[in-house]
Amino acid sequence: MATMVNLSAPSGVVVQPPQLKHQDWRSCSANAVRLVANAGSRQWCSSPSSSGRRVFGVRCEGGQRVGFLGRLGRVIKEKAKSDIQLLFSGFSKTRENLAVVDELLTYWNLDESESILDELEEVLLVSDFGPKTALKIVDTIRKDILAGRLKSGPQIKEALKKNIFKLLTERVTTTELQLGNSRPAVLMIVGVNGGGKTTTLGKLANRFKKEGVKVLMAAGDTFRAAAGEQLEVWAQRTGSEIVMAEGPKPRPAAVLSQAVRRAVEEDFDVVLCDTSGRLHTNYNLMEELRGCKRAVSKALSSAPNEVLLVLDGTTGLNMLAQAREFNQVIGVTGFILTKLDGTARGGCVVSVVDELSIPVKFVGVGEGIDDLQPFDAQSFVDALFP
Ligand SMILES: Nc1nc2c(ncn2[C@@H]2O[C@H](COP(=O)(O)OP(=O)(O)OP(=O)(O)O)[C@@H](O)[C@H]2O)c(=O)[nH]1
Ligand SMILES: [Mg+2]
Repeated sequence: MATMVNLSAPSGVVVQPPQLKHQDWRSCSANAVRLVANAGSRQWCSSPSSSGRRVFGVRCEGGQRVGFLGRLGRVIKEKAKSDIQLLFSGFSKTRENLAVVDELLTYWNLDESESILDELEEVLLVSDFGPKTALKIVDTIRKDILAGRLKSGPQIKEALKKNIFKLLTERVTTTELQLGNSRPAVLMIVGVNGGGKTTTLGKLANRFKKEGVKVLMAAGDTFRAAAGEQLEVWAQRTGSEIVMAEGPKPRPAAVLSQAVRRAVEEDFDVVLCDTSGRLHTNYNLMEELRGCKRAVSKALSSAPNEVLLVLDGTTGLNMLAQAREFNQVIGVTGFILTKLDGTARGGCVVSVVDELSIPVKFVGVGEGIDDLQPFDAQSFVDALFP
């Protein structure tokens, strides 16, 4: 029997281990706690002892709780600021439009500030910032000019960048994945057709697997004939398990619920639920999605931990309508912006975050398995205004 150390007891007190039903010795990172096993309502973790022997039952409570899933969200979000060019290489069109801002501000003077601000608003509109957001940005700058806080072109450009950064960050909750405190964490990937849901799910699985996480995929796209096989390829590439649809007319809700139940029984860390692409304007399909979420919650009350809406970065302002509708129907917890390596339309992202106060959590920058990066608002703004 291994040694037990109860951290809530005086140091060194040795206690008996609970019956750990689902033990798992996966390593989540080199020095990190190596196991989280649910024993009743308590979370018991283990780590290697200094002698290299494994020590069971390091109890993680209150301030000392080492939340495996919480930490995982942070690890997954590590930043990639150095790679701005790769991250947002698709912003060339938006950047081209916004280059006019530099010209406008070079000739800025107080007497002409009204007409220049009008032109600035035009430029923002052309760059896919929605009307409300463009007006809001220009109004804030106007106030600062009138109050004498902005006195030169470069100051106005800096203020413009700061305002956009603020809109992307001020009212949103964290951009880290929120995976809860108990396993499995369940993530649903939703969105319109062809946005990149399945590819993103595969990339996410790859990120999780790199952290030593036990991943179960759920082939919830029962509509498109080849969707299951597509996901199966991603499961093989990433070494994940998968629950496939069965029978002649499988229901997506049943597939997802089966996957969540299996994940609980077999002690998976994360369930990634793929769903069919659907138009946000199609009532029946949106109701079906609501049913999927309900089924997942029924299988595990804490699920889903995240509902991630995939937005195709090249679609422009239509993404605002998509985001509104998906959020209203199932409650979106984060966005994943894909295809930022294509001809992405940067401005509308600001409008979506501004209007819905939901964070962008990741960006897709290619079709490859590693082409998923955590979203970083400062890099985003720097990419728009180099
Ligand atoms: N360039 C680029 N292509 C991407 C990116 N993400 C996905 N794709 C491509 O977009 C196409 C559609 O991707 P899928 O993952 O099948 O999209 P989906 O949303 O699952 O599609 P449906 O299930 O049919 O609704 C594929 O060719 C992907 O390789 C990205 O970040 N950049
Ligand atoms: Mg798909």
